[in-house]
Amino acid sequence: MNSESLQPNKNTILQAFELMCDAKHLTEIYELNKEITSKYVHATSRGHEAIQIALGLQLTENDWVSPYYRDDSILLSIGMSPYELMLQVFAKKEDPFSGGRTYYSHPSLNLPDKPKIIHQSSATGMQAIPTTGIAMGLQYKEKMGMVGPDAVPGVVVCSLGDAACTEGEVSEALQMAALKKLPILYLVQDNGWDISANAAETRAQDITQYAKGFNGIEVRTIDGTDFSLCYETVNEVLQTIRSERRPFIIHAHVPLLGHHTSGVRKEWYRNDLKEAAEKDPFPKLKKTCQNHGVALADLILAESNSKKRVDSDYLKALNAEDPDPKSIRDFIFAPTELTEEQGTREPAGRKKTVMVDAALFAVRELMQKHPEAILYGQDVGGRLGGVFREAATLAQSFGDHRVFNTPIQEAFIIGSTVGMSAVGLKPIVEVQFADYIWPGLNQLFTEVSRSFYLSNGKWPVSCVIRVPIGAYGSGGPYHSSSVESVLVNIRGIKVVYPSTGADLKGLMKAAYYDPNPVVILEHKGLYWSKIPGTDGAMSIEPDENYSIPIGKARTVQSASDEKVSNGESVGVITYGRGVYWTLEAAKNYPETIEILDLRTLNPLDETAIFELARKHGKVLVVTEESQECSFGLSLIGRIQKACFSELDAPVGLVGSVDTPAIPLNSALEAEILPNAEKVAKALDSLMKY
Ligand SMILES: Cc1ncc(C[n+]2csc(CCOP(=O)(O)OP(=O)(O)O)c2C)c(N)n1
Ligand SMILES: [Mg+2]
Repeated sequence: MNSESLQPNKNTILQAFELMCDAKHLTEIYELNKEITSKYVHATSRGHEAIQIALGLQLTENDWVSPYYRDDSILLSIGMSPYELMLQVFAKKEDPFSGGRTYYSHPSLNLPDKPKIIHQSSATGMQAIPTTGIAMGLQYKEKMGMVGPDAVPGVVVCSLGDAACTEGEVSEALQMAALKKLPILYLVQDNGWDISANAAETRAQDITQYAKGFNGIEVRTIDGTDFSLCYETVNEVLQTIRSERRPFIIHAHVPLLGHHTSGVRKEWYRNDLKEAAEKDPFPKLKKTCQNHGVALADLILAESNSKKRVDSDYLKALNAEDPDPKSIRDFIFAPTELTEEQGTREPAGRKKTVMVDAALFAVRELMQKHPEAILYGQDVGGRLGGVFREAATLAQSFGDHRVFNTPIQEAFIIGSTVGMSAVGLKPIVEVQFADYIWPGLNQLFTEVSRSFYLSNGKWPVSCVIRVPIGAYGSGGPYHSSSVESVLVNIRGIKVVYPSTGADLKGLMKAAYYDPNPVVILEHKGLYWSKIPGTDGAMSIEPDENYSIPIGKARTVQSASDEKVSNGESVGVITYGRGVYWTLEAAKNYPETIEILDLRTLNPLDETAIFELARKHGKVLVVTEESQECSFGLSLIGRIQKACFSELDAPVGLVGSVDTPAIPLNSALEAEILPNAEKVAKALDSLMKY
C-alpha cells in the first residue's frame, strides 16, 4: 500500500455505517414487501456494501462511474437518496435516472455536483466498452489540451460482477485500456456466483489471474467486506490513476447475502448461505466504528434513523406519480437543427470526383474545423488509410492521436462511441466491411441505440459509423453482404445509404452534426465508379457548407407529364446500387420512369414515397438485399397500407435471390444479384398489369 494513501477517519467510518444502514434497510423493506416490490425485478447490494461505499465516497464530480445492477450502495454513497432509488424500484415518473423506463439500480446521471453516469444496460459486462470509451475520450481531451489547466483529472470506474468478466466484450475493453494506458479502474465484485452457476463451473481463472494477460493493468486483490481496507485501497488506486493516468483492477471478494434478484431466490439453490453470512460486512463495520471510538448508542441511533427514513421514503415512493403513457415516444431521437439542404451542391469550376474521395474530403473538412472529430477503425491509420483508401492522408494531416488503427474489435469500435460522445467528442468510426458488423451489433443495439431513450434524454450518442457495404467484383461470401434490414430494425439509430459522392459528402456532414448515432452505408462498388453504368456516382464535389437533411429522398429522374397523365408511368423506389440498375433499365422506357433514391433508410421520407406511389399508381422497389423479411418488403407494406386505393397494381420488388451468402464465383454472384435486365422485366410486367 502506498504510504500516502488515506485511511478512513472516524467521521468517514460513521458516514459509511449510515450509508450501509440505508442499503441494508432497502434490502429488508423490499423483501418484507416482496409481493409489491417484485412487480419490477431488482437486485440489491447486500453483502457487497463495504467496497461499494468505499468507492462511492471517494468519487468526485469530475469522475465517471458505471455501476451495475447490484450497486445500489455505490449510488447511495455518491449522494442519491433512498427515496430516489425507490422511485426506480417502482418505475415512477420522477425516477431521476430514467423516468420509469428502466430497472432498479440501472442509473444514468448528468448532474454538476456528482460523478457522471452514462446509461447502464442490464446486459452483463456490456458496460465495459462504453465506459472504456469514456476513458479513451478523457485521454484524448487531455492530450489535446481540451480540459482547463486547473481541472482535477477525472477517473473512470467500471463496476462488474465476477461472472460478467467472462463475456468476450470485457476482454476487448481490457485490451484497449492496457494498450492505450487509459485512466480507468475496473472494480470486480467477486461473489463467486453467476446466478445459480458457481465459479468452479464458469471460469478457469478469476480476474486476478485473467488480468495477467493484459500487460499494464495493475491489480489489487482484497477482502471487499473490510471497509477500512477497501477505502484505503480505493484511495491509493484513485490517487495513482489521477496522477499517472493508467488502468487498474480492484478485485474484491464479497459474499452475496441477498437474492440474485427479486425473481431468482437464494433458497432455491444456495448451499453456502451460512458461510456467506459469516462474511457480512455490516457487523464488521459496526465493530470498526466502535474501534474508532463511536459509541454504541450512536450506532443504534444511526440504525433507527436510517430505518425511519427508509420506511417513510418507501411509502412516499410507492405513492409517487407514474409516468405519463403519452410520453413513450419522447427521446427516441435528439432533435437535429438541420432540416433543409444547405450550401452549394455543385460549386462552379470544380471537377467531378469519385465517391470515395467525396467522403474523404468531407471527413478532412470536419477534422480541420473540429478538434473533437476523431477517426478510428481497422487499418484507417497512417500506413494504409483504410482498405479502400477512404481515409488516406488523414493520419498524416491530423496525427496518429486523431486518426488511428484499432485492434480487430468491432464491438469496441462501435460501443466506445457511447463514452467518447458522453465526454463531448465526435467519433467517426469505421467497420471494415458490412459483413463484420455482426460482432459490433450487440453494442449498437444494447448500448448505442438505447442510451438516449433509457436515460430519459440525458445521454444522446452522437457518432458516425461508416460501413462499406455491397457486392461487386466477386467479393465473395464475407465481403459482399447487405445488412440494412437488420440495421433499420434497430430503433434509435439513423441509417443513410447514399448513391453519389455529393450525397455521401452532404450526408456525412449531416451525420456529423446530428446529435444521434448515424450509420453510413457506403457501397464499395460505387466508391470508384468502376462498375459499368455507375458513372453517376461520381459527382462535382459540393462545397464545405453542403449538407443534406437526414431523411430526405432525392428524385434521380422524372417521367414526363404526358406519360404520367396517361397512366403510363411507373415510380421506382431504390437506393445504393439499385439506382444504377434502375437508371439502366429505365433507358428502355424513355420519359416513363420516375426514380426516387431514398438516401436515408431510417428515418424514411414517407412523404416522398407516398407522393410517388399516388402519382404513378404503379410502384417498384429495387434493392440489392435478398427479399424475405426485408426492408424492401416493409416498404411495400407501408405503401399498400397508406396508398392502397390509389394503386393500379401490386407493388413490385426486385432484390437478390434469397441465399445465406453471396457465393464467390462470378457467375454465381451475377445470378444472385439484381441487374438492369431483371429491373426492366419487373417494370415491363408492371406496365402491362
Ligand atoms: C448478456 C447477458 N446475459 C445474461 C444475462 C442474465 N444474467 C443476469 S445477471 C447474471 C449473472 C451475473 O453474475 P455476476 O456478473 O457475477 O454478477 P452478480 O449477479 O453475481 O453480482 C446473468 C447471467 C444478462 N443480464 N446479460
Ligand atoms: Mg457474481
